[in-house]
Amino acid sequence: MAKALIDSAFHPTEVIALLQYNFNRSSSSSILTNTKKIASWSKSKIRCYEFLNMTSRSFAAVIQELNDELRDAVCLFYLVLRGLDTIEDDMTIPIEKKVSILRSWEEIIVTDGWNFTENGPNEKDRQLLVEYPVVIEELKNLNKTYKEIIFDIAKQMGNGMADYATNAAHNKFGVNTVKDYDQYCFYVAGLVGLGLSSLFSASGLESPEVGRNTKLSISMGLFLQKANIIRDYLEDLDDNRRFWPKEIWSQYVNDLSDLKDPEHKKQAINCLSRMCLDALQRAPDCLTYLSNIRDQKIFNFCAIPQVMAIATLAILFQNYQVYQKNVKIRKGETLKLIQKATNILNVIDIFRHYTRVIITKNNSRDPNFLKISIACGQIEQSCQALETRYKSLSNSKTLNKTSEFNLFDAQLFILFVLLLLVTTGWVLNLWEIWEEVVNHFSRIVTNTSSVDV
Ligand code: D61
Ligand code: MG
Repeated sequence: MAKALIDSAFHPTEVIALLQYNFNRSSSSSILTNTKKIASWSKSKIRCYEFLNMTSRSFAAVIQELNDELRDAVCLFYLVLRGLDTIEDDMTIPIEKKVSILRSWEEIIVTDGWNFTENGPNEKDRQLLVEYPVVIEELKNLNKTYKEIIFDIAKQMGNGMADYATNAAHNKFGVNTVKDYDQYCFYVAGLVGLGLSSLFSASGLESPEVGRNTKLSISMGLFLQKANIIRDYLEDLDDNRRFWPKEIWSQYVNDLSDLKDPEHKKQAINCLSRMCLDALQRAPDCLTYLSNIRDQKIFNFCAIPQVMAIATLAILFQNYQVYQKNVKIRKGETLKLIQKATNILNVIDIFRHYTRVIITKNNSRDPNFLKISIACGQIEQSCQALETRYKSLSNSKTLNKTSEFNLFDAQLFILFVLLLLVTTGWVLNLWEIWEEVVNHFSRIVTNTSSVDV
């Protein structure tokens, strides 16, 4: 907490968000603290939610805020795919074994008692696979439609991951073309977007249109995954994972690892711009997708990861530190974004804000300067169009604003300065009055003493 407060020292609204968060801490983000609710739950269901909280920093809280029925489906969907990813990510599993598991994931998740104890000791989510029977057990309780959606996505993702794991060139040099990069991201994240949209529509909480518009759902996943891949350059390289496509980095350096070499600093920054440009092109689709969401809880669930992704891209852009350490957004900034991302107008505001941060950082000597300007212009255009549409649609309805009293950092700062002026003025004034009083009495004293004489 102290570190987060210091980090946000120059951002008063973040300080407020941090203090509010700590004040309300007792109302934990985990559903497991709601003892009344979980009183009737089976041991395996409780264990599933424990695993959700253990394996996801970013999605656990938002998933648990969903409506009961959808929440269980999305939680299990997450655990099914996290299990699969724990097989994919582990470089200690022999390739034949890995591929056979990935390709049969659809059968595995309906095999009572199946578990896996052969993950390397450092695999962060290995315990999930050790106790995987709890997930398999709970899947049985979902309704048929949800199950079919989850199984279908699991099958496609498992096969997609297996294709990449067996691709010799991919293993040696990493992702090759931009098309391969898009396809890999489709398998690991675009498919999640497709599955989630189908679940939303199947629940009846969203229109069938949300599930039908596949391009928008895929972009939702790609935008998140690409922001992560850019941010995790160093970490992935250390683990010998290469997701930045060769088609891009080869325009700047001879090997992906050269980017972190200070000797190639200028090239590294330019390459980073090119990667950010590629991710930014998905942003307009994400805004359109979010503008189609009707249910408040689904909206928060979808919007929070997206605003974090645009904030991440803004902090990564033109930032050489990407090649030296793990660059992250401040905790206070995260909390502020979570509080604000509750309706489309606020989300548009957030996207506009970070797009402007990117425009300000854009460098005219960068080879991608023009393309980045255009991409940012397109985001601003989407913001404008969606805002106009939304406002004219709901001009009679009352808008669901988080808080009418929403001060920005700049306004708060001015208020703070004014307050400071008033207090100093007051103190100085007091001082003058005090001096007057002292003078007055000393005069009286001098007068009386002179009379005495
Ligand atoms: C709306 C709301 C959330 C969305 C969405 C739309 C569209 C897509 C996504 C979430 C998925 C975005 C994934 C971005 C984070 N990347 C990873 O976790 C990588 O693994 C990908 C394969 C497993 C996907 C698991 C997943 C993630 C989020 C979900 C979900 C399933 C199900 C429901 C809700 C959210 C990354 O993992 C690193 C790690 O081990 O943590 C990797 O290996 O590349
Ligand atoms: Mg993975």
